[in-house]
Amino acid sequence: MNPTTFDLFADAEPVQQPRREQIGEQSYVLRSFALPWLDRLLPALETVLAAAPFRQMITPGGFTMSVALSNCGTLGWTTDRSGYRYTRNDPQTGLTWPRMPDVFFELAQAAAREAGFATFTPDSCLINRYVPGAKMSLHQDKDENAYAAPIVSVSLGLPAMFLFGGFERSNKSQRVPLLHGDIVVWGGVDRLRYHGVLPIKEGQHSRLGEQRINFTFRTAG
Ligand code: MD6
Ligand code: FE
Repeated sequence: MNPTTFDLFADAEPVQQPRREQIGEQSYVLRSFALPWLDRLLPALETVLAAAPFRQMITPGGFTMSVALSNCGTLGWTTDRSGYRYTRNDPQTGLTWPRMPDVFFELAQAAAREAGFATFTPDSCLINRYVPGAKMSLHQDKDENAYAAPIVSVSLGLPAMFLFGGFERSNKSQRVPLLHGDIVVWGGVDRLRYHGVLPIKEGQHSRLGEQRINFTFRTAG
C-alpha cells in the first residue's frame, strides 16, 4: 500500500454507513437509518410518554400483552376484551393521543421514501416497549382502513429477532436480526405479510437500558 494513503486513513473515525437490505418484493431493512435522528427523537418520545405513559393492554382473548404500549398521532392502536381497533382518545385518560412530534413524522417519511414509498403520510404511531422476555406473536396488520400505505417500524435499544413471514400463518418466516437504529419498511404487495418478534433476550443497552422500544408508523384512517 502507498504509505501516504495509509496515513490518510489511519486515524479516521469509523462512519456508520446506512445499508438497505431487501427482505421482500417491496420490503426493506434500513440499517442504522434512525441513528442520526436520535438526539431529536428521544426528547420527543419523553414528551409523548409524559402525556400517555406505557401500559399493558388486554387482548380480545383475555391475555395481558407482554409488550407495553403508547401512541401518538390522530389515531392510536388499542386492544381490550372487545377487540383490536384505532381510537382518537387514550382509553386510560380519555384525552386525545399526544400529537405526533414533527421529528417522528419526518423520520417515518424519510424511511418510507428510502424504501420506494414516496408519499407516506402516517396518522398513527404505535410505541411498543419490550422488556426481556416480551414478544409479539405472528400476526398481520389488518386493523387499518386501507392497505395502500406501507408500515414503517423503527427499532431502538436492545436487539430483537424479527420474524417476517408469508401470507399465511403457516408459511415459513425469515429471521431478521434488528439492532438499535434499524428500520423495517414493508408495503405494496408485502403489506399483509405475517410478522412478529421473538422474546427479547436479557441485556443492557448503553442509551436505553434494559428495553427495546419500537415505533410502528401507519396510515390507519
Ligand atoms: C414490533 N409490532 O413491535 C412490531 N402490529 O416490532 C407490531 O407488529 C404490531 O405492536 C400490530 C399491532 C401492534 C403491534
Ligand atoms: Fe404488526
